[in-house]
Amino acid sequence: MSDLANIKARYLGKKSVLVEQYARMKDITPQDKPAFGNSLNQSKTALEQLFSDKETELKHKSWSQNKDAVSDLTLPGVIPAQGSLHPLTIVLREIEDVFMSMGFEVAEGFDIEDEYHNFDALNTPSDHPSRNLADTFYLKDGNLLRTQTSTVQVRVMENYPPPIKIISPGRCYRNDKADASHSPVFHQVEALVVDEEISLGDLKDTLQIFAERMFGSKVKTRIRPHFFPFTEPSAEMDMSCVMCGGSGCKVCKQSGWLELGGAGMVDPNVFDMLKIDSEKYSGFAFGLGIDRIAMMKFDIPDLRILFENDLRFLKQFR
Ligand code: 2NL
Repeated sequence: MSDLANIKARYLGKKSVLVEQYARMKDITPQDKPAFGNSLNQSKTALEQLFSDKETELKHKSWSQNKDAVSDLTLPGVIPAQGSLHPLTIVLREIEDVFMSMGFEVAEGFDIEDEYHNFDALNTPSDHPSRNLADTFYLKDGNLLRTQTSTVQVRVMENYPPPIKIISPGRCYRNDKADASHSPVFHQVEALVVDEEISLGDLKDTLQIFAERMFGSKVKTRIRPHFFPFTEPSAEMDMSCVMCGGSGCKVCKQSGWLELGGAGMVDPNVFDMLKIDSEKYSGFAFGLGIDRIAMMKFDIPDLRILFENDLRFLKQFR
């Protein structure tokens, strides 16, 4: 350390080359003065930086080589690399908070399922195209990777009597080629409410409150007729475009609306299969894409970015 102090004195001290050069200022012609002064100042700053870096380095070195010594508490600390939450985790927690605020409980199940819980119990005919090898990943033992989290809701209905009010978030799998809006692995949250006198109005209210708490009080929602084997009637759910507020823009392809997912009233055949009295009980269900919601919330242009774990992307979400 004293060696370093001596060297520093030679370059930056009272009798240093640098001070000598500063003394020459008075002999420099007025037009050369600014350039000369600037280059001296730059040299001085650079030298000071070099010495201060070296001082820090040597202090750290002497401390780490001498573990018994009391650490120098005046040293600048080493800042540890900080982790961050994945945007899907952030959005999922928000979704769970919104549904819990409406009295829903969160139910989880298995990624590997059987055909009964993924298709049969959901009134999906044995020749339905979604059962095809081209659409669903089957394992050698005949099980499959769930294509939707309805499987969890089927298991809840098997094991608990109504009233039921749950959401089931989780990973789903479909044999799709990855592109900007498709991925063989994706995330879904389904909602299920079963009780006496549950109506389509309850579905619409739940959808509207969810959208408002998630995207702000100005958002509008609507449902359009559709078809699913497990709901009757079935619908697709839209919300007014978060970018333009409904007036039409590139994001909503001038329509003013963005698709949120599918929904409907639980088909009585599903209740019958699960031994729930379909005369006494009714229910609604819907499914939302978590990845799509994250893309809308964080303005992410390509779904694949969510699965690549590129730190340059993940670091943004502090
Ligand atoms: C979509 C469509 C949907 C359901 C999921 C459901 C679950 C049970 C019974 C009846 Cl146990 N229905 N879930 C209903 C309609 C649509 O998801 O587009 N998801 C992203």
